[in-house]
Amino acid sequence: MQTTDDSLVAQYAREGFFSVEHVLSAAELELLRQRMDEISAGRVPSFPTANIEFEPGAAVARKINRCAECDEGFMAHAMNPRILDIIESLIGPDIKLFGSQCFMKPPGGVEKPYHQDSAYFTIEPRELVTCWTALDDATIDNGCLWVIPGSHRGPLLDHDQPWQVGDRVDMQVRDEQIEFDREVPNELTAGSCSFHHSMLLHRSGSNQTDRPRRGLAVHYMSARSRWTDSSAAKPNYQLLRGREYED
Ligand SMILES: O=C(O)CCC(=O)C(=O)O
Repeated sequence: MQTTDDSLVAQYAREGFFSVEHVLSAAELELLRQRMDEISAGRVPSFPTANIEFEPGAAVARKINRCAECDEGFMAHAMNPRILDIIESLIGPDIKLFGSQCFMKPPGGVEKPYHQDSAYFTIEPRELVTCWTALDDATIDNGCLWVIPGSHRGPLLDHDQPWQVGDRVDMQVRDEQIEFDREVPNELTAGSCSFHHSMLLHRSGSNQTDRPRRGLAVHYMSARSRWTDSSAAKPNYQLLRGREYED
């Protein structure tokens, strides 16, 4: 099924992102918050601890990798038909789970500098969209996403500036390549979702409040797309809707 407002699909084509208010019910929101907090506090023995990253110099969780792949509650969210209907309107009826991540952004949590997901998510064609769900109100003060509208229509930029986060080195786009006067904040109320193209330049700010800014990103790909990184084993993406394609 596919019921998404045509104007949102047009906005996605033009700007590379859009938001939908109140996608989750209060009960769905509460379940995900509890699960995220339990996993990040290490209270779910079945969840792989190697998937949990921490804020630099602190024992506070920053990120949970592969949350949907490793936990039924998050997988239920990834398969939410309201979200899949929107994804279908963007990349077609055959949808696989590329990946999933919780971003806890606790009080004092660090920024995530500008990047394009396609720099890390090596598939072709790049029919890949992230649904970012706010589990708390996401505001400028607590580190909401910022985007450069329309940047998904540009090239994949070099991610050649190292960015140190704790004991990990990540890569970002150099500041000189970013038109900061064009960036816009993407504030969201809890339970709302934003959808962004994997080529869209985006970042998130630091959390300057005393409350967490929890967000849940699920990355969806077209089942037609193929893994192109020959240096790594081909991942086994789970089909969420529609059909498989032959290699
Ligand atoms: O939530 C964040 O802080 C960063 C999220 C992000 O970069 C993404 O979902 O691609």
